[in-house]
Amino acid sequence: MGEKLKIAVQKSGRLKEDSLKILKECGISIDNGKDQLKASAFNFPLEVLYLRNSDIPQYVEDGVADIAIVGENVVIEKQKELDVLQKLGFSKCRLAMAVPKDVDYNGLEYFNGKKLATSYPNSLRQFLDTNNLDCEIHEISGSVEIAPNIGLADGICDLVSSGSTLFKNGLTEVEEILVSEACLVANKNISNLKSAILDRLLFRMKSVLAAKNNKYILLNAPNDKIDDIIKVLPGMNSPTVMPLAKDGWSSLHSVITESDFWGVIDQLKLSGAEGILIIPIQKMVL
Ligand code: PRT
Repeated sequence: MGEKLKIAVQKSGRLKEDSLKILKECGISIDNGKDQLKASAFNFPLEVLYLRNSDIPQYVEDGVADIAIVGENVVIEKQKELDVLQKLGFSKCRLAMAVPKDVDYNGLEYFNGKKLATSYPNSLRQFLDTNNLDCEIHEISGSVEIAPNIGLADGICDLVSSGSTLFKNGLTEVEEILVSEACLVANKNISNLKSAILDRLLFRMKSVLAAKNNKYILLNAPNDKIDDIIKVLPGMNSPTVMPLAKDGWSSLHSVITESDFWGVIDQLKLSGAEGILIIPIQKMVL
């Protein structure tokens, strides 16, 4: 049996589903038996280890797993020596400081001498040190947002995504410490053989991610408007232009970035484009 690359993914929790989904989109089929701690891919030299997100950085640093899909915030908090290879675009959140909503917050100075509750003591300590703030940190492992209500702390430092947990607990977000999303990380010393497998996996992941960030656009335009429209289209190269059966008209095809989408559509219409179609791209080989 040949060498396999070992990837750690979260056993259960917020990251699990999307982590397995991206592997699937990379064409990797995993034999997912019930309650397994380990699984193998059928069609790629990959072994999957199901672990707790918060334990993953240590396992990758130790080489128990070669690579992992993990929340970037945990990599930063655990201060492990890992290579962050690729941001994956899901489980986006921020580590932020929040105070009770009736506090008259007027800047970072407010925190001097205060008690703060968090599950992220290292990230918080670094932020406080950078800003020359002297605070007492209470490390708690969960339900951080109730700490001010029960008199344990004056403020908190916790992960926020929609903000509804803070709102429900009468807290207001006042400072952002870092932003995070799921990322692919690797041990710093993987073998050449495993590194070659990793390159293949990374190539597939980049193609999947590029496809998600881009759309295929088709439109019709009178021939005398084509030059104006090409100026607006931020294509990969020059757009494809094909004649339509209708005299004096052409069809233009190109690729646009998801984030450019609405701005470009408005400009295209103004430049004379008609029958605009936007189509998802399955894979984009770079
Ligand atoms: O047990 P294990 O170690 O595997 O997992 P975990 O304790 O890290 O827990 P899990 O599954 O909750 O989170 C995994 C990762 O998801 C985190 O490390 C982040 O990278 C990412 N993530 C993204 C989040 C959130 N968004 C998030 N909103 N992790 C936690 N939250 C919590 C937050 O702590 C707070 O309690 O959700 C609440 C706030 O959410 P909103 O939407 O109300 O703002």
